[in-house]
Amino acid sequence: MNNQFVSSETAWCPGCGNFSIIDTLVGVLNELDLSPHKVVLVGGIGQAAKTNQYVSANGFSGLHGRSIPAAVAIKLVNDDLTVIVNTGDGDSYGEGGNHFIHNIRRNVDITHFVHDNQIYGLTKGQTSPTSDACQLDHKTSACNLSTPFNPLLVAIACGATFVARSFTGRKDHLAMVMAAAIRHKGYALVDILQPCVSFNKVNTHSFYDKRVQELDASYDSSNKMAAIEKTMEFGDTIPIGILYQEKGLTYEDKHPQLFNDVPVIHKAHNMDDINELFKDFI
Ligand SMILES: Cc1ncc(C[n+]2csc(CCOP(=O)(O)OP(=O)(O)O)c2C)c(N)n1
Ligand code: SF4
Ligand SMILES: [Mg+2]
Repeated sequence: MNNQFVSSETAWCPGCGNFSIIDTLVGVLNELDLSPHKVVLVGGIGQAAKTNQYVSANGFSGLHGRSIPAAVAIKLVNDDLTVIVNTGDGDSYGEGGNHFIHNIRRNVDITHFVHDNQIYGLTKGQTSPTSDACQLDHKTSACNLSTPFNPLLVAIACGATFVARSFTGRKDHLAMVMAAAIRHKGYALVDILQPCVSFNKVNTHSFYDKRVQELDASYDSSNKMAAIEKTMEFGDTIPIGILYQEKGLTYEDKHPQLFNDVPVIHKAHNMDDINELFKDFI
């Protein structure tokens, strides 16, 4: 355990679920005894995506919807690094939806924490892919005229090797799931239910608090069919925990020539050759 990771002042609204995530993340990084210079926190654009700007580690903020390709690129050039994405439901599943799907299929060893407030927080409350379906009397928050996106079901269908859900109101549970996701070898998705107190007046802390139910000890997270069924429970009961986990070859395992025990970034390269290539772009 070290105390090298700390968080700094944020611009989030008082009461935002993101505070629970950042506190838990910092605690888990310290608990896992990682070094800040070996950790890269990546985000796209949004409230959740700002997380990397508030934690004492390396950070990269990309474009909206492009956090995953940036994280994958970082990991593939330097697999010595622990690469963790913190970003929103809109960023991950909406504008970044195509990257979400196809990078799951690659199984690169990165961790993806989705701060799922079921809304576009930064841009003041529009519908996100995970917003609830509209009811005829829906007046207070954005809602989906389209069928809501089920990220955990899609992730398992695409071959994800670690699929979990947690809730900002259960910090011990969140810490357990985050640590397991970071330790997992391969792509790990954790969808974190995160109330947006300013714009989502339906999916509030007490809404989730009444519904979340931890998977019981007899639950077998290696049973894919059972996990698929679990991902479809999202209503009066919302299961939280590691819904599915398997051991699988990573993209890196399948490309030993990329690494050969030396991260790409440390391989010998000739700047003259590189400069020659750049001339095409001048
Ligand atoms: C390419 C591009 N499209 C759209 C936007 C506008 N935009 C910024 S953040 C955002 C949504 C953020 O929602 P989410 O990812 O759920 O994050 P939250 O703010 O809820 O944490 C949108 C649409 C943008 N900045 N760039
Ligand atoms: S708008 Fe919502 S998600 Fe953004 S900081 Fe405020 S409470 Fe959090
Ligand atoms: Mg959001």
